[in-house]
Amino acid sequence: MNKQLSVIGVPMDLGQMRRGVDMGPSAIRYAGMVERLEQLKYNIEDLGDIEIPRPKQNTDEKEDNLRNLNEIAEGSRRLAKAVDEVVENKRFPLVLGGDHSIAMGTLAGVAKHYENLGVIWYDAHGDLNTADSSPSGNIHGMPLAVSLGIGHEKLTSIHDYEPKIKPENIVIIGARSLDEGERVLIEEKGIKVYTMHEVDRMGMTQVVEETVDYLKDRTDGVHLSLDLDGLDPNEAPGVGTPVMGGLSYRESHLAMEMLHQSGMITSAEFVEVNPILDEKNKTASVAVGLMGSLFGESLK
Ligand code: B3U
Ligand code: MN
Ligand code: MN
Repeated sequence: MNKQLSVIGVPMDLGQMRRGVDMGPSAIRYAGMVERLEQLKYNIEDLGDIEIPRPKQNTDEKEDNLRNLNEIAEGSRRLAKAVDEVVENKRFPLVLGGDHSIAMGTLAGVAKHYENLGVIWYDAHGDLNTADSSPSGNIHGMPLAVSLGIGHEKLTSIHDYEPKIKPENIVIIGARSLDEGERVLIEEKGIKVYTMHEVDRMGMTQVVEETVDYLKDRTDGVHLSLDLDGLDPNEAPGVGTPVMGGLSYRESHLAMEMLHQSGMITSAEFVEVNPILDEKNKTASVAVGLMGSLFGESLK
């Protein structure tokens, strides 16, 4: 794994309705991220936070069922630029959210550097909605669709190219809340999904083994987009849209350890940590623990 890490915080809360997720990057830093990774002998530069524009008026106002469209597009462009530079400098981008809408910017910055970027989407949700299919108008439920080039032009065109990724290079793990339009898209595009059903039947070991096998020949880099709501809300309570019956802390550590061993991860983001909804920074600490495993912590 690339030992040169660049951390970028994204205090974004405009992709959904719960306030507080903009404090996710500070909560993760406060939970000891840098110290934890320095112990693993990484060289870490913290680039600080991207500035996110504030909405001009009433946040309830939705443009075409896309709440805060312009501010999110602008924030994503700034993030894409910063991430692009990190990859250009041969460093590993580690992005801290912020709600999951930030993945549009992260992927825009990363995918430019790869012919076939793989994406592991660790999440209770598919984040494959469009303005038409979204039940909420919340853009954090759309970034995977947008990155496929499906959605509003102001979002799909971020960083001046599209699409960012291909459907056959995506693996979703932990899904248990998919809207009708998302299921149709998954079917239509042949996106590989391990729902909780498959995780329960096969076990996380087989899920990650298959994921690694599936991605290793077809991709030249793999981005991990980890939404903390992929975990069970008992173990990661500080998230805006908790869904019961999630991945355990132990399964998630195992997944991170196996991904480390695969050596295939070339960028990562940890999103949806909301310290206001959290219990004593538990969810941020879980995020830092999972980073530890992803970056190579082990007991032997
Ligand atoms: N699918 C729903 C709910 C949701 C998506 N992502 C999160 N929640 N975190 C939607 O609003 O698109
Ligand atoms: Mn998500
Ligand atoms: Mn989610």
